[in-house]
Amino acid sequence: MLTVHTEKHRLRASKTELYGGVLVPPFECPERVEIVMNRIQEVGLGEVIGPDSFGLDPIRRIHQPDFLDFLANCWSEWQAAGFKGEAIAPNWPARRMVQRPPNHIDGKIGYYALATETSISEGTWEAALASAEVALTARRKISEGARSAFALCRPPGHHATYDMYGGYCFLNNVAIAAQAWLVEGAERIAILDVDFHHGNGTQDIFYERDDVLFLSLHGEPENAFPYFLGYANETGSGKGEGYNVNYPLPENTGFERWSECLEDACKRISRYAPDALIVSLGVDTYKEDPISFFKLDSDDYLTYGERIGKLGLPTLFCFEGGYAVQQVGINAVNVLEGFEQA
Ligand code: SS9
Ligand code: ZN
Repeated sequence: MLTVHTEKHRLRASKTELYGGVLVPPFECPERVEIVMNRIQEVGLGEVIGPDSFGLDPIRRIHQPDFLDFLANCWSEWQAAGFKGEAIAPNWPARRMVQRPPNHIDGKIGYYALATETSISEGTWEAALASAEVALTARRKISEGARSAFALCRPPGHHATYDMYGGYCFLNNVAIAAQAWLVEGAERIAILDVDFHHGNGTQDIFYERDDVLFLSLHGEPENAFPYFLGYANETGSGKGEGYNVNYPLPENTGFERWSECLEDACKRISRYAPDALIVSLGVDTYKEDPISFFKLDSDDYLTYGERIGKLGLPTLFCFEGGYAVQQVGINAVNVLEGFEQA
């Protein structure tokens, strides 16, 4: 399988994450991609290429222009305000307040944040753009005839919505790739999100549409980030009714229960008969993930990769989460190898 990768992911190297009231080194760190790359070389997965440039047009088809301006300028505005640390949102337009971005960056950052753990630092915007271009490049390779491709995206994307960042995500890579497919003439795209966390951003972006079927297996919102979306009764609205499918699962969910949900998701994908499948490939479902609570083992990734391969669809894998850093390479590449064995 072809991999798309760029060293530009290293530009996303924030030093702080707000975790349990303490500023800690971020779980979402550059080493994650290095370890996946090492595993790709070790197993000889296939060719590795760099991303092409696409400009902002494909990104503007998903994200609001003022949000993109905010991301591009946040770090310089934060510094100009004289703040010493990385950019963290301290306040929000909460319930019954005015939903309008203020001028001062200290307020503006809260308007565009959906969570406060994620610090914005120098290079964040450049890395986020490169990550979206990695996804767009891998998608184009499939359009040109490849059966599948792996976009080694970093930073991840599935929590970012059209006007908000958070959960380590800034631009929604899978949404940008799905829209590019539709613009090119595809009629239906399915997005399967197997990251431990609910893909709230992707759900929100396509909630009222029937040309993108979104399915997500994740930790139940009662107990897991992003907490405020991802319930089973969120099934889409208007034209999109029936095209959003959530599988919230409790603490200690193991592969048996998880794979029953995957099976249901796969059947729904087959019935939808999409032109292509995009997989939000997070491996934070692993039993030793430090911020998650499912109990998948490394071999399970091979098994479910094979199930996804049996769908027989052109498939774009986009890397999302996975924070048991030493195991992210084995687990992510196991999915890709399982897929190829199908
Ligand atoms: C852990 C809070 C984690 C953010 C998680 C983002 C995962 C992205 N107590 N908050 S895949
Ligand atoms: Zn995650």
